[in-house]
Amino acid sequence: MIRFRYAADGFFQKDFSYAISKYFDEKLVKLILIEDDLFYYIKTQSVICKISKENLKITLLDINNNIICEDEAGFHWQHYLLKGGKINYCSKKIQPDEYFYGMGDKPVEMNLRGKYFENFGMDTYGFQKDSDPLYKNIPFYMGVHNNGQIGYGIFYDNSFRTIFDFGKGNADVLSFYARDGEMNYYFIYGPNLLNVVEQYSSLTGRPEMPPMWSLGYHQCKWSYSPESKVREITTEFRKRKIPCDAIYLDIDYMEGFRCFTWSKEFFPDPKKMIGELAKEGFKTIVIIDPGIKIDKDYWVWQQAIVKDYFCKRADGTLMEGDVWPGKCHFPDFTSPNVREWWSGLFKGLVEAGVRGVWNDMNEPAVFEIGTFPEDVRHDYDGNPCSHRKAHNIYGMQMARATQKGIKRYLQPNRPFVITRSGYSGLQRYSSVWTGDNIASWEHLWIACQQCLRLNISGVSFCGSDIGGFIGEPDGELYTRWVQLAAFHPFFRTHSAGNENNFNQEPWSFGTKYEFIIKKFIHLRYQLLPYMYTAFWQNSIFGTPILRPLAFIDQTDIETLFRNDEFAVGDHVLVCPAMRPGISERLVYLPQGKWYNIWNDSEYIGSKEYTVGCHIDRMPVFIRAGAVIPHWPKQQYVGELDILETTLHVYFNKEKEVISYFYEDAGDNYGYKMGLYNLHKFYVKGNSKNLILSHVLEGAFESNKTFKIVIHGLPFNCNEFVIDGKSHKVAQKNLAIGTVKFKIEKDFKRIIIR
Ligand code: NBV
Repeated sequence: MIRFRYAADGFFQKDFSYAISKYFDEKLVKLILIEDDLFYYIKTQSVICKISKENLKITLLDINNNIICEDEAGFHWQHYLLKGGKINYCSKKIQPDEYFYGMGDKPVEMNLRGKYFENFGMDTYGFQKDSDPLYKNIPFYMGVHNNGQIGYGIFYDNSFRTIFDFGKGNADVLSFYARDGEMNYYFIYGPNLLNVVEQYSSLTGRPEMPPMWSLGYHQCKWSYSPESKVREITTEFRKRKIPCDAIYLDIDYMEGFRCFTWSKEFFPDPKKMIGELAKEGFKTIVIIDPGIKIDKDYWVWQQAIVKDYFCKRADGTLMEGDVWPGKCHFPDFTSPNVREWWSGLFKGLVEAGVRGVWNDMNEPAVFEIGTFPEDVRHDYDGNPCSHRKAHNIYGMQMARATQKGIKRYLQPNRPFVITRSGYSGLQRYSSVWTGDNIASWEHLWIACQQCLRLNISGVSFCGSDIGGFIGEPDGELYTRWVQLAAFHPFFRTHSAGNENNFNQEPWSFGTKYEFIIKKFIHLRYQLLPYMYTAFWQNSIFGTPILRPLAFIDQTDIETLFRNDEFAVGDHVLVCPAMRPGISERLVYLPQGKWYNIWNDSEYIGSKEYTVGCHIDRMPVFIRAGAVIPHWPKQQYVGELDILETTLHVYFNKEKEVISYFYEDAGDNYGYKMGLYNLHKFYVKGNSKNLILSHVLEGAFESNKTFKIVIHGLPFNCNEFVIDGKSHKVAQKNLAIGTVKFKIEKDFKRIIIR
């Protein structure tokens, strides 16, 4: 990773960034510096940076002298007389057959080549394909070329409005620029794209482990109110035995939309309600917006006005804007004191039993004018500036302060925050959703792209409003959306639902669909230990949970422009059905052997197949050699004391495949002190036997036994040998099917023959 900073006139600005994680370890690498008449050369172990003495143009090469990334005009700038700063540009040559990825929540195809984007998050109600900008601001992209041999990333850490042109203006040139701040970017060499994302997240931070319940299914609506409506919904879930972990209260739970208050009429005793919901296994999550109602009898407004915590205009008057509560003032979340104060406001909510907070409208959104005027002032952690600089980081700082608060009061439990806006690094504080989408087939596809793109842009914990926020899906669309979202890290139905009192719950579309939806929510709960392991990989290594095909095998050119298949974790490949009325679809499988999860049929990858996707099936494949941990179905996380984890082992012949299964208490910080188990499984077979080896790290007392289920055995199993001890199999012909045995969790090696 190499950082490039440019000062147009010899003066660097103070080096401060909200994106960079405090844990980022700036290990100095060994550098060799060489110069000749024309160039300086900086050599690391893997990259050569060649700098032209004449014009500072940069060429980055790998150690075999292949071009990774090369300046076109490189850095150049212009005075921005009107605003007083400088417009900073950087332009790069686009390499032959280069593909681009990343950039957060852009609602477009995976490959960004030929497109143009701005980062300046706005409240984009009912956005469309290609709408830009949306809610999030992630100035990070990756490029891959040279038949996948070269892959790298560029993170342009500038919080002003940034613009990225991936060859739209000039087909051979990529440029990025901002109307102020510094040209300050990080070049990250892969060459492996997945590794670029991991490095980017080492720079901008990785999330802590979320509470396991937050991986369950969530139900939301604008709004479930009054209390009786909330209970009606939660009761229905339990009655119908459809798993659900979280129920949401949208803005109507408050007294006149005043944050941190409860409507006395609709929620007279929140603590009692939340406590009773908790007994049924529901976590309650409430929305909190940034706008604080101007009301001299309202304690939150009073505190902030006395302490001078609201944003002001350039002339010193308070920034005033209309949002849900009417006229509001807005806390300056870029001030550490304000964040500290804000975090304290959550005491009451947490004491009432709230387990998660949903931050909305934090672009920030203001009725009529869209967002704050440019002249609004911000503290920017002691680097006072205008809203031009702070706009893109405002939402993230709100989420940060929110997380800080609920984390403090929820100890020893883990906090859960969801935010609509954010900047690079937001993943340290919060999960996200993709905002106000529409109940349409196109939006189902957009949701798939956005969640993938967010994942490769450092934000794994994301999801879309299942079924669409605006409008009414039919049963087929809703069902297809649940199927996709069952494999998204954040799994929540949400809808505006107010017109015609439209219902968007799993049972709203008739029994046929309810049955299928339930099956997929069940599948999610069965796969929880697998999903949780993918969260752990994200938390420790920054590996994205969702991975577009290009991030699975970038050397296979076919993968570089696929949009409609993706991997979840290391071994599960999902091919969502995203068009109405289809019962089959084309699926491209990356190299290797894959098993169809529904019937164990085998497929050889690097090839396209037509695969059945009748409404009750979405094509899902498991990599040969994988070990996929399953749990029994539960109505909510923690309903059952799970004593046994089923390991689904998928036979493979070629090279040994490694799988992880991570477990901890699911909702405290013990794992940081070693109270976790990391199981590593290695699978390799031949025509006569299959060997499953197991290495266990960690000190978590889990008391769990394993049940082993082998898939795709090409021979009759007569015997299995566990750590040297033979067990005969009574039934014959177990070629494909269940070889069931319970074993202690610390077994080392099983041979099946
Ligand atoms: O709080 C109401 C909604 C919320 O349900 C939605 O998820 C947000 O994206 N909120 C926007 C404000 C109103 C939008 C019209």
